[in-house]
Amino acid sequence: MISLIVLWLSLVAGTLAGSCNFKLELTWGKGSPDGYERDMIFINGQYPGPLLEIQEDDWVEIEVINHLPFNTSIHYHGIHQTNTPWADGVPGLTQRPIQPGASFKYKWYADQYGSYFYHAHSRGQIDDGSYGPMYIKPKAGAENPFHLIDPAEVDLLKETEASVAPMILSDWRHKTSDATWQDQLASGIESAICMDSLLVNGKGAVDCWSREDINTFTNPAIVPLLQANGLQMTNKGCLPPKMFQILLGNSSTINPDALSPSVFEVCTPTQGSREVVKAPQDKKWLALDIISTAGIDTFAFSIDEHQLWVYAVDGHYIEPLKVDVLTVANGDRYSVFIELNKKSGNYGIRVASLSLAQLIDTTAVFSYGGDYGNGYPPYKNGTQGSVVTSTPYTTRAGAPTAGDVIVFDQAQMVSFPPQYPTTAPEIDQTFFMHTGTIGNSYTWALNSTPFNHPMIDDSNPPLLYQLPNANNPGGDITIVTKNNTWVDLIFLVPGGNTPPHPIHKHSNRGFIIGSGEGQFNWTSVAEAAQAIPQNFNFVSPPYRDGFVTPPSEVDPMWLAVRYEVVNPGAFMLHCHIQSHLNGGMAAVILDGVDEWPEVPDDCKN
Ligand SMILES: *[C@@H]1O[C@H](CO)[C@@H](O)[C@H](O)[C@H]1NC(C)=O
Ligand SMILES: *[C@@H]1O[C@H](CO)[C@@H](O)[C@H](O)[C@H]1NC(C)=O
Ligand SMILES: *[C@@H]1O[C@H](CO)[C@@H](O)[C@H](O)[C@H]1NC(C)=O
Ligand SMILES: *[C@@H]1O[C@H](CO)[C@@H](O)[C@H](O)[C@H]1NC(C)=O
Ligand SMILES: *[C@@H]1O[C@H](CO)[C@@H](O)[C@H](O)[C@H]1NC(C)=O
Ligand SMILES: [Cu+2]
Repeated sequence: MISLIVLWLSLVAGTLAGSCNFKLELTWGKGSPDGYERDMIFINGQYPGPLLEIQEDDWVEIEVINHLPFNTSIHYHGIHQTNTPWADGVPGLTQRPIQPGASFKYKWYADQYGSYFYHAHSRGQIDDGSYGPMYIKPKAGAENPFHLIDPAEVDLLKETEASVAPMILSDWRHKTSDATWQDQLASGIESAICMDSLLVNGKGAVDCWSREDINTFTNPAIVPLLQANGLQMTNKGCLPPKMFQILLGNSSTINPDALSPSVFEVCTPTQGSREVVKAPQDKKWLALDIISTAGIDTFAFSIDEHQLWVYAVDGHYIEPLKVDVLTVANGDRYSVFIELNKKSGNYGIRVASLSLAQLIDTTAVFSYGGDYGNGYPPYKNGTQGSVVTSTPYTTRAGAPTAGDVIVFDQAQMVSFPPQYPTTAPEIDQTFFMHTGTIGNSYTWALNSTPFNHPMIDDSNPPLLYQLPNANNPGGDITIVTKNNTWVDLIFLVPGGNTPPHPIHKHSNRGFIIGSGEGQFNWTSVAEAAQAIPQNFNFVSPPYRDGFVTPPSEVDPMWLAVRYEVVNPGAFMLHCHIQSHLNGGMAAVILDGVDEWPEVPDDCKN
């Protein structure tokens, strides 16, 4: 039966739908995106990888060729993989790793439109540059929300959307992901938190802040603790490694001396390169897909003196919201229109980390209506922000510069057309996910037990290739569901100095139906919603493939996500902070075990 469906799908693919083919060749070589040369991953010889332009309703075929000296795989972030769970690109779950010299063909159906990206899903390879943008053009006649911006501009906005350009925001380290992991093992310290630069479309520089700026912008929440211990943020703007000892105990497993001074302390400026976005002179609007491929940081993003009309989030239309600043977490996508209504000139594109653990920012240039020339001065240490004279919406630390600056508020977002979860009060299954560190600062768990990467990533055969009861990781980290059911995931955040976790769900999206402070004292959402209805939204909840858990200062926190099981397969649920994922913050969802798919032979490796 199942292979008949697959056969039928491929017939449909051949006859009705279009198809598009891509080849991605992964290589390991020297590159210097921020002016410092290191070994990194290139895709088709470039970094970031090429834009994949796809048409909704197309079959997409992507051949990935691994010329890297290690195993890899490529995941299509936000793609549902309806009826093709074997093309999700997660080693151990949906395929065997692609070994050096080997290739793998991914084939999936684009039953969605909007902004996505592809990236490596092996170890920390995303931090070595293995990613690139994808854009799926909506099918002809698709309903859009542009009349809510201005009924007179709908055609123009549609035309603008058709030429949307990706803007990839990244954080960047001079050490390879493997060297950083080794540093963490040797020191017992999560050194991944200290980055060297932020990049816009793969360009940037190491810009060492002055001591005055570092002290001015150090987050007030950590100043007392730093002062009490006679410490300050380092010259790289990072939490001093000694802080880990103070926060986590003084055991001999923590050894800051195992880290070279360049990891946390010494900042060496580079000249780097600067991204310049040239807005068309004869156009009224510009569209950008803001995509975060960050390993660690959440960014405050803004363009000086230009408001952003957010019209899609994670590839799905919303009722447009006009904002000055976006908060962009790891894996997020925001599609925005910018009205080109200012006088010609150069404006700052500001990207600032909101992480408590590091002060770091970058400024790219938004330029239009004028003389682009070749006159953009290269970065000079400490002066990159002043390459433009426009007025920023945020400080170097990403905070709004004034009370009337509008920051995108996820609670305000409403899907277009409306999307809402089941109205049935009782849900088929509820899973409680106990998040947190286990034992040290870099071992993380999504639900009590750290995900064992060496074991599961190399599951042979992969989980999807076998019956779901035959060989699953079990215990706390496996969620087992039946098809055509509704599931609640309640993420529990322990109290005290907990960072936000951008949790990413593979396959279909979920609804963020509630959040709150304090213990989650109930056995189900229905029970909680009776006690604290103000904490829930079942009518127009945010509909996303990423769910950021609320950070905790003192009290525990929680976040409730609801999704419908519609696509049987083995999918990952994980924190998209690369070092948390590496540290074990992941779980396996075995969706629809009663309708388990049979993987076609030519889709296996
Ligand atoms: C690479 O993948 C192969 C095939 O799954 C596996 O046997 C091997 O252990 C992997 N190598 C590493 C270093 O993970
Ligand atoms: C570690 O030692 C420092 C003093 O050297 C102390 O202030 C701190 O509280 C200790 N941390 C823990 C968790 O015991
Ligand atoms: C320039 O870089 C040095 C480190 O090489 C740093 O100490 C200094 O504060 C920087 N200057 C400014 C103005 O940021
Ligand atoms: C949950 O129960 C604990 C212990 O009884 C109590 O302290 C806390 O206030 C309760 N939390 C909420 C949100 O009601
Ligand atoms: C799983 O359930 C969804 C929703 O009811 C349905 O559309 C889909 O066809 C089902 N899949 C299988 C393999 O039965
Ligand atoms: Cu996390």
